[in-house]
Amino acid sequence: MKGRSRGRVCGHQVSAPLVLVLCVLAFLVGYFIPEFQQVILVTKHSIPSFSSFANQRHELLEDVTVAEHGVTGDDQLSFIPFQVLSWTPRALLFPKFASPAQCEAIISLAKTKLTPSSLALRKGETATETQDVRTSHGCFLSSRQDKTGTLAWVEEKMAKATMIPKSHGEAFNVLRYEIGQKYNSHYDVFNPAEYGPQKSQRMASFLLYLSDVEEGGETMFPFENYEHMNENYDYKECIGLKVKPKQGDALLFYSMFPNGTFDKTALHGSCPVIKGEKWVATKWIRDKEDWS
Ligand SMILES: O=C(O)CCC(=O)C(=O)O
Repeated sequence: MKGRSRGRVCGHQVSAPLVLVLCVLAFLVGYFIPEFQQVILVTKHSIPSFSSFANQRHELLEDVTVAEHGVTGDDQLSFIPFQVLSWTPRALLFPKFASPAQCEAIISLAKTKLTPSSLALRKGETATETQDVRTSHGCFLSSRQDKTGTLAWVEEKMAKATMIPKSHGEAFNVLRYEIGQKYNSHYDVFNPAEYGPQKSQRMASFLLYLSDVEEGGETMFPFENYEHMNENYDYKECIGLKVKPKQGDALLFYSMFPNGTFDKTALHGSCPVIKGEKWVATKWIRDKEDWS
């Protein structure tokens, strides 16, 4: 054809501008292929998206190949960032463990089921005597009750993060604290001297914060680093290590040492909410599978 140069692509005659466009496209695709490969790898292993860790994840994946796994393992590469908040007690924070949408789904499931939170009583204690210790509302939810699958997803990820099988976990205790509501400092383990013989113990506690709190509502560890451990400590006092609730963050702490004895620094509680509302889902992890 006069005045127009033409070439051949895959046996078809094509004009010069089209060849140019195809070349530019080919260059762009070639240039971005490493990026595409990363995206494919990430989605293939269904790693939840942690936007703030995107660059780090990108670097980490560069040289990673999936290793051979055993019959009970899998080929998923999980990225669960964590920060050690304390060694006494052993406490970890998992930022952005769950998404805002997942947190909201758990709140809406719990909202209609709330009743005043109760306490396990020591020998000789009455509910009236202890009514000011824990003033939140809450409910117990098992993953079977959640048709959205969110609680099952949290349990699955939690089991991976702790390497403690799901069968050791109690049902989720979803709590709502309104202004002024709190939980005085307490232990999650049940000292048999105070509570009578126990079949198993709450060896660790996992808290998923379902909401931000404008002010107050921190989870506190007054004896962190063996501080304030004296008879003058008032169990209402909100001191020591304070963890600020942030929607989607998860806190894990151990109430027992690896040798099975109680860690006295694991005393903890919830500071009163000063502004806003606090929602949290607690899962107590037992030291025995058959815990009930
Ligand atoms: O709400 C919190 O931050 C602490 C909850 C707690 O201590 C518990 O459920 O045992």
